[in-house]
Order: sequence, then structure tokens, then C-alpha cells
Amino acid sequence: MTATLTKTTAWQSLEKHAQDSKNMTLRTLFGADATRGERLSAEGAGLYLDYSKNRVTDETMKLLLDLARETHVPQKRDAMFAGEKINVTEGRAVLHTALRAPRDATVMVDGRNVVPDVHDVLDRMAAFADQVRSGTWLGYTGKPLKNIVNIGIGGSDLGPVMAAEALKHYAQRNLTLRFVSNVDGTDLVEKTRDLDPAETLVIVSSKTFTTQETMANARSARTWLLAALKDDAAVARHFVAVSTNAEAVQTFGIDPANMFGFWDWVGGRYSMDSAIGLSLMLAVGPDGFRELLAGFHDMDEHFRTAPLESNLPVLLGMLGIWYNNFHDAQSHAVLPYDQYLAYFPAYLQQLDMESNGKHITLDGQHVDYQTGPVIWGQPGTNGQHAFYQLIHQGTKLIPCDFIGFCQTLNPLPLGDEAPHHDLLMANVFAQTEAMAFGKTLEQVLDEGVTPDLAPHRVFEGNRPTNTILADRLTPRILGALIALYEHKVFVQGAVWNINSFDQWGVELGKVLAGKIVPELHAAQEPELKHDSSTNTLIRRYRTRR
Ligand code: G6Q
Repeated sequence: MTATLTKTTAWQSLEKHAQDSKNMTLRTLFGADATRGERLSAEGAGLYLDYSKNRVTDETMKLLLDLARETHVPQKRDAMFAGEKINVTEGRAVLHTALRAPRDATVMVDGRNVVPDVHDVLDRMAAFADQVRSGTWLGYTGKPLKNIVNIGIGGSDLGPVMAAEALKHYAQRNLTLRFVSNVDGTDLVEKTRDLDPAETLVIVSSKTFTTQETMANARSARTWLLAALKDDAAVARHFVAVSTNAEAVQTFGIDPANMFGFWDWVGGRYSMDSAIGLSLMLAVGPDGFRELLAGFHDMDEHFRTAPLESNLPVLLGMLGIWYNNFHDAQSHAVLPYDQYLAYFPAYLQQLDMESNGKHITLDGQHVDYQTGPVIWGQPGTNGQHAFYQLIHQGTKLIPCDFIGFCQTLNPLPLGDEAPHHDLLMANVFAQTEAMAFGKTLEQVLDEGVTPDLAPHRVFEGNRPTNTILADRLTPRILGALIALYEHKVFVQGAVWNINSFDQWGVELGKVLAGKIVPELHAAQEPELKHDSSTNTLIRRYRTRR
């Protein structure tokens, strides 16, 4: 029987170290080491990480990496890349890294090299995307398709939504791209109300092709299309599918020739670089999409080969564990200072919280330690005028990742004043500086603030931050950034000894909803056998719907 995590030598040393270093402040740490800002940094795949503004010493980092080693993070990483069935509760390999492997790579799953399969699908996607983008793929009435509606939810939505916004600068702007995910009819109605069905391509993205929300939206979209085009044959020109379920795709009425497949070793939230990214490829083109994949691969290689001491996903993962498990931090904020990354925090919420929101270990035991944090965030600088108050002066410890770019894609000079981008980036640096060093009572009083008001103006500081800088937001850098967080999540899940690749926690609600649907529909009230709250709510809804 292996020792549990909290009994490992490294864990116990970290507990003691956390106790011993309770009063450590970033002020003293920086005061004692003039080179700290350069020293506590690492670089890989085009990303620069400054982690110096964390409550860590060299000893802390050593102990955190000891913990990574003692929990076999490198071996677990290698097992993932090698295609071992590490998703044990579903009996599957976890090979999103194969989706971005170069054409000549070899990744074996059950005795078969899957890389040629991956590239076959990519090539088919590219050929299709080229036709739509060039206007040679014609709709049923002979018009080119200029609107793309992706229907999917969760992992079949959030990645493309995030990346389509992130890479808008590189998109073919005469194409309108919309994403419908919510089963709330409002989503589909509002996203299609100004679109001409004769010029619209619908992509039904669903790994299983059974997801209630997606199927309901797909059926309603088909009705919408046929109401205008009045011939079932139109479906083949206007609907394509991304799925692993060829049979269900065909039953729905989509031509299997217009289906783009992927495999059970691609988890939903790790699938945006599979055919699930078709909508994104239509927007940014096959070359842009391949650049994105190259960026993912850059980070895969970095994660696979860089020493733990300078391995970005390992550093971010272990720093997160330091606060989550040894400082009682409940949440982690991701703050991208780039408008194009508006949906990045929402994407990371699924990636991280669905992966590591688990309380049962791989050995089937209840954990006796904290696992995944609440992930949240908004693009800067907007958050500064909203929730940063709590980060600066509240009572909760919220480690933050700041993400910024040295070059903007939209230079806006302001005459003699500073360009927008300098204003933006000044805020990144200022916020992390303020969070780290704060402002003492002495400083406040020196500024002439009266003693009664002075305490309100004090900033304790010592709020930990990471700063991730890249030169420019390109498809390649975006790929590296996403893979950085994928692997960070992996590292943490490996240490916590949980399965980051299943999501049984979403099942119960789905099953119960399936039972309730007919109860809402039935003409006569059926015998309701729920609790008294659920029964009353259903009755109230039935009488007022
Ligand atoms: C992600 C989850 C989940 C999934 C959706 C959509 O890891 O598995 O978010 O992506 O439930 O599933 P389908 O693609 O099968 O419709």
C-alpha cells in the first residue's frame, strides 16, 4: 500500500516549511536578493514566466519539486505521452498531445500509430475549410456560405469559442462565426436571427452525438434551415458534423462524407485541437490552425524535456499547490491583459475545474487534502475597476496569473500621450507590484493622510502573482499558452493522485434532468416522487409554463 500524499516526506517537509516561513514577506525576500526578479523566472515555447513575486524561497521551490518527484510527476507525464491508459475510470489513453504531433511522429495506441489518422483528418478539414473560405463550397441555392454556426457544448464549444476570439485578428473577416451551446432556445434564436439559412453552414460538434443540448439545438437548426430551403437535400450542403459517432451522425441526416472524426483518447475539454476546432480552422484558415498546433507541440516538448526547475507547467502547477494545500487558498485568478483573451478564463474554468474538481484518489480513497481550486478571472484592465479591491485589501488569499504581450495587434497612438498598449502594460506591472509590496502605514502617514483614515489606505501586499509574458499574440503563442495550462492541470492532478480525465460529477444532474423532462411535459400531473422542494417547484412550473 503506497503512503498517502500527506504522509510523503516532501509533503511533511512542506508543511513544516510553511509553518516556519509564515511571516515571510515579498518585501523582505526582494530586499535580500537584488537578482530575485531575474533569477526566479523561466522560459519555454515563446513564453516567459516571472514567478519571483511568489511567497517562495529557493528552499520552497526545492521542496515543491521534491514533492513533484516523490509523487512521480515525470513518470506519470511520460506515461501520458506514451499512450498508457491513464484515464483508468474510463479505460482510455489520454493523448491530446498526439493531436499536435508532427506528421512524422509515432504515437502508438493499441498497437496502431495514430499520427497518420490525425493528419488525415486535419487534411480533410483543411480541404473543406479552403472550399468554404474561398466560396467554392456552395449552399443548396448556389450561394457561397459566409455564416458558420457551431453547435456544441462544454468541451465541444469552449475551446473554439475562446480561440476564435483570441485569434480574431487572423480571421477571414467576411465570414461570420457564431457559437450556439445553451439549450435555452434564446441562444439559437439570437445567434441565427440575422442570418440567411441559404448562406449558413452549421457544424454539429459532439463527440458522442447524444448530448441533449447539442441534439436539441441541431434539430432546431435543421428545422430553421428547412423552413427556408424546403428540401431535405439541403441538409447535406449546409450541415457537417464533428464526432466519434458515425452512426448517429448518419441517422441525423448528415452525409458521412461531411463528418470529421476523432477518437476516444481525446477528452472533451482537451479536444479543441482535434476536428472540434473545425469552426476555428474555418475562421483562421488551415495555416493558422497548423501554427496553433505547432505552438501546442512546442509546449508539449518543453513539458516533456525541460528540467523540472525550469519547466513552466511544473512550476505553475507546484506553485498552485503551495497556495492551495499549504496556505488555504480557495481560488486562483487568471487575468489576461489582452482583450482577445476575453474568454480564456472561462475556458480554463472547464479545463481546470472539470479535470481536478475530484475528491476520490486513483486508489478509490477519499482525499484528506484539498484538490482543484476555483478558477476565475476577467481580462484586464476591466477587473481592476471591479473585483481587484478584494484581491488587494480583502481577507482572502488569491494567487493570480497575469498574462501580457510586449507587442499589441492593434496599435493606437494617442498623439503625444502614451499609446494604449503602454497604458495597458503599465497596469500589468503596477498591479503585480502593488500586490507584492503594498503600501505600509508609515508610507501612508508620510503622504499626509490623517491617522484615522490611514488604515484604510494601507495595502498589506504579499499577494502572490505570476506574470506570463509573450512577444505577441499569434496562433503559435496561443497554442503554447493553452498547452501550458493543460499541463499545469496535469501536474496538479498527478500530485493529488486523482484522475484529471474523467468527469463523473456531471452525470447525476444529466440523469435527473432526463427523468424530469417527461414530468414537465405530461398532460396530467404524474406522480412526483422527488423531495418536497423539487416536487413543489415542478408543480409551480407546470401551472405557469
Ligand atoms: C469535457 C466534457 C464535456 C463534453 C460535453 C459535450 O471534457 O466531457 O464538457 O465536452 O458534455 O459532449 P459531446 O461532445 O459528446 O457533445
